[in-house]
Amino acid sequence: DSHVTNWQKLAYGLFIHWGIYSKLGGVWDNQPVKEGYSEQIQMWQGISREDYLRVAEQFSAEKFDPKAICQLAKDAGMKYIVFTTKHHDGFCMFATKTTSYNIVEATPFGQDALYLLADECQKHGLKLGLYFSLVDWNQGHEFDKDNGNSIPESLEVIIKEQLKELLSNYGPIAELWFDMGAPTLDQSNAIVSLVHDYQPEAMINSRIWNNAGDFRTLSDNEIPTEDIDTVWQAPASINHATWGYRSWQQRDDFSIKLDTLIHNLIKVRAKGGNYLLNIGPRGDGSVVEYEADMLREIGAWLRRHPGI
Ligand code: JFZ
Repeated sequence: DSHVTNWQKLAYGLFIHWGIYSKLGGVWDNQPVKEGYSEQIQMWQGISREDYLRVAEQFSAEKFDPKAICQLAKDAGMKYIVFTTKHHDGFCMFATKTTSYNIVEATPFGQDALYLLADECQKHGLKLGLYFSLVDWNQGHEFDKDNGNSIPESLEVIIKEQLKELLSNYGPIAELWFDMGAPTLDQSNAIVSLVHDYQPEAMINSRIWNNAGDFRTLSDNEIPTEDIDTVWQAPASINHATWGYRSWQQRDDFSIKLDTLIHNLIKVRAKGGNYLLNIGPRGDGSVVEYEADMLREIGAWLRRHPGI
């Protein structure tokens, strides 16, 4: 299938974890939260919906610059961007009619971040993918640390409505990056056919479960040593203990990390995989300099080694 080959040719892309949690930056009650990923801080700290909404009220994202982010992705040699439209917190980073718990209605920023990013991606010739959590703490899903939650029918209805919006309002979508949750076989199949009805060429990752996806997502930061007999992608983070922004993050030595990431990219490409490397911008939308510099250095290396 040519759309599968086209997706494989995307080769290397930018994963972005950005949401209300970014504003907290891994800190609650003036304390660094050491357990769990910082994008999951609401669960790890048992933060109420009300308190979380108060954080949303401070989300003015005054430094969010989708044009600069797209330029950064291009400088890094990347061909696509995957954005967290809705993480486990259930907060929608796009305009939705399904809930007021969204960036347009519940933050002072008041704009559709996904739309702004999608628009810039098109201008820059970058493809767009959507991260979408099947766990939704805003829709009564319990704060289960293993995220083994089955999907109640009420949530299934909302997921489908949100997917229709996401697949109708933002142009062509190269991939759907589902995450967590425990759909039944029927639910996996229903979601896959909905996605393909709206966008036949959108590639769906294996975290839709039940072998219903179009490509396999490896474990986070897994670099395979054996050949993989299917279409696949390796998601990776620059900081190993979090995807979302963490203000107190200890950064590894820059050149050692750069060396590791370039090696991993080569290993993934050599085995035919797609490498998806994450950044976690701050709550104000700015990209952490260490991460931006890392991406630019990878891009500079790639330009010195054409053909990778
Ligand atoms: C999930 C999320 O829970 C996390 O917050 C982040 O968005 C990450 C990209 O995806 O975490 C996972 C999911 C699966 C594995 C590891 C972390 N896995 O299969 O190894």
